[in-house]
Amino acid sequence: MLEKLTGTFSDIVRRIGGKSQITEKNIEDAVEEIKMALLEADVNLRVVRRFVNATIEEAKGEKVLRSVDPGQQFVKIVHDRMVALLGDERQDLRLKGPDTQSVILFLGLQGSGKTTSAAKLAARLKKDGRKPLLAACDLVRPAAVEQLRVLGEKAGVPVYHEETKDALKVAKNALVHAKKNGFDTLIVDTAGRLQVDEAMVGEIVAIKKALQPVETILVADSMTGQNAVDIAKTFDEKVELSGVILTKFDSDARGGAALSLRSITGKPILFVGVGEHLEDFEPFYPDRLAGRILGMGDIVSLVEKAQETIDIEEAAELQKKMAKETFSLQDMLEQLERVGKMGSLRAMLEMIPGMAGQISEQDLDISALKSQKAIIQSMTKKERSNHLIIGPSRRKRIARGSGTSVGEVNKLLKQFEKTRQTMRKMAKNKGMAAKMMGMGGF
Ligand SMILES: Nc1nc2c(ncn2[C@@H]2O[C@H](COP(=O)(O)OP(=O)(O)OP(=O)(O)O)[C@@H](O)[C@H]2O)c(=O)[nH]1
Ligand SMILES: [Mg+2]
Repeated sequence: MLEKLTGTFSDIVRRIGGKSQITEKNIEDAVEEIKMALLEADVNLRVVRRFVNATIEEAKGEKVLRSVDPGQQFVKIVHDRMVALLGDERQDLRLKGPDTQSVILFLGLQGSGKTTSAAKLAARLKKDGRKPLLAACDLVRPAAVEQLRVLGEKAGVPVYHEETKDALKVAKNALVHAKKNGFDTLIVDTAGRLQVDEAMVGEIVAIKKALQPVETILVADSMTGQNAVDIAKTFDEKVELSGVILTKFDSDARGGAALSLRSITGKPILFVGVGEHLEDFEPFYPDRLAGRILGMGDIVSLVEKAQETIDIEEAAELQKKMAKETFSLQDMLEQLERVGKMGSLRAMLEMIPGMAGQISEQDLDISALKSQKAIIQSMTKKERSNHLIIGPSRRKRIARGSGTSVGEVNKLLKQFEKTRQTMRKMAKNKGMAAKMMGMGGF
């Protein structure tokens, strides 16, 4: 998602960030480039104008041009504007305490990802120690109840359902059931329609009135384009939303429309969906995404994600290795093995400072993962810890052992070298990254 935007921004940050002297013309040119990139990424025109005007106004002052490090000052302004565009502070779910039921109502157009996101959120809340119950209130699409039942089972969260066509009745009964059985959070999945229509709105309004949810969440597909903004506005007028979940953030659509949602509707983005699996779900942090877009990476999310799937000690170990440049083929093998568990590879890599916008499709050939693993597995311990000893005859043996070709072995070793180089660069750029992340005290 947002690769192109990230590419342009990282480029500007690299170019301007290091300059010890900049002119008004530099700023104008950079802002013009930013404007084009935002428009190209499909960010709403009004949002772009606001962003550009605010940035120019702030950046052209004496304070920036005459400061000791004007390049970095400028980058900080762009960063802060981006954070503001995305919604400033992270907004958490407003759940009530454990002894009162909190209801979360999901709504959105057909296929936007409501059912999947409901199950993802349920899994997440369960992990956090809550006791969620899912309510199957999509009684329009024939297979909807069954879909939620299957997902609920995967998440280890029970699903309340009934044989009826009356969604309001199921919603009310689900709440009674939740109260009786000590479920503290009720997540209600509802039916989607191709467009916002009276029947759908009527049903949602009735459910909302009966259940008094703490959150009324619009699930929006980030690939929808500018239309998404209008949809959100209409839903908000009719049902009053409290927040948004953006799905399919892993797609390579331009995605700017989704980023405009917050500015236009004023509703916070609560989570983003980054894949089809239950764990492909992340809390939305405006500052971290801004950092990612500006190519400054998002080590915090990366480490958190790693901690969810790897244990904490392993994650700390990996960080140390990255810093000390002792990352070996054995480490790479372990990484490859975890990739499946961690969800979208691209999403993960883009969190690494300096990697954003630099990853090509070729680097991400997921189907190649298996043969890459086989290649490393065919190496001896010694070879895994020191790749420099792997000469032509060893390469031949490894290719044979792994059922691949010498070409593929060469490619893997090259890729490994590239990864190490990026890590080395990262370690060098750490000063700048740390400064950007700790902003504020500038
Ligand atoms: N790649 C990706 N796919 C997603 C994501 N969220 C949902 N999907 C997929 O999108 C499709 C539709 O998701 P659903 O959860 O069924 O959407 P829905 O809004 O409940 O659809 P209806 O109930 O028919 O209105 C499914 O194939 C999901 O696997 C996401 O974040 N990333
Ligand atoms: Mg559904």
